[in-house]
Amino acid sequence: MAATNFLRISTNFFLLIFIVELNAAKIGKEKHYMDKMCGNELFTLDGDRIPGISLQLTSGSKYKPNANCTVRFRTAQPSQRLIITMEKMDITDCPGDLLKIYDGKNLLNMDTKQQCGTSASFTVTSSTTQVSITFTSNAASESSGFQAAIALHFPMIASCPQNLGFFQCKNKNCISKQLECDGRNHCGDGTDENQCGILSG
Ligand SMILES: *[C@@H]1O[C@H](CO)[C@@H](O)[C@H](O)[C@H]1NC(C)=O
Ligand SMILES: [Ca+2]
Repeated sequence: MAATNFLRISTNFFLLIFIVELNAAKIGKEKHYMDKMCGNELFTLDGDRIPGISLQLTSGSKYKPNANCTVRFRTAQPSQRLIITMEKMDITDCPGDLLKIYDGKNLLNMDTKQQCGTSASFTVTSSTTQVSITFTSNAASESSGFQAAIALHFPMIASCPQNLGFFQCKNKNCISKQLECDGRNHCGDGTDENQCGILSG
C-alpha cells in the first residue's frame, strides 16, 4: 500500500518535471506565420512571456505570388533590442521576390544576398525597439520562403547573469535563458543551441 502510494507520487512528480521541461523547450519555438500576420498590430516580445519566437514566411509549402506583406515587432521595454536570425532562406526568384528588414527607416539587410536567394544564415540586430519585415513577391514561380528566429536582446543588462534568467551568447548578445536549447538559433551565432544534451534539450 505504502509502496504503491510512493510509486504513484513519484510517477506524478516525474511527469510534472517532464511537462515543465517540455514547456520550457517550446517557448522560443512557438511558430508564427508571416503570411497570417500581414498588416496586423505590432507584435510585442516580452521578456517573461515571449522572449523569442520562430517566424516562418508561410504555413504552406510555398508562398503566394503577388504578395506584399509587412509585419512589425517591438520590444516591451525601451532598453531592449531585437535580434533577427535568418536560419533558412529559400526565395529562389531573385530579385523578383524580396525580403526586407527595417529598423525604423534603416534597411538592416542591405546586402542583396540577404534579401533573396538561398543565402547562408545571417543575423541583424536592431538599434531601436521596433523592426518591420516586408516580403513582396511577383507573379512568377514561388518557393518555400524563409525561417527566422527573433529574440529579445538585453544590451543594458551588464554581465547578462544566468542566475537572473539570462543567457550570454558567445557573440555577447544577451538573450533570455528560456531560449537556450529550444532548437532555434536566437543568439545569431548558435551558441544558445551548442551545449544541449539529450536530457537538457
Ligand atoms: C506594398 O504596399 C505598400 C503599401 O501598403 C506600398 O507602399 C508598396 O509600394 C507596395 N510594394 C510593392 C512592391 O508592391
Ligand atoms: Ca534558442
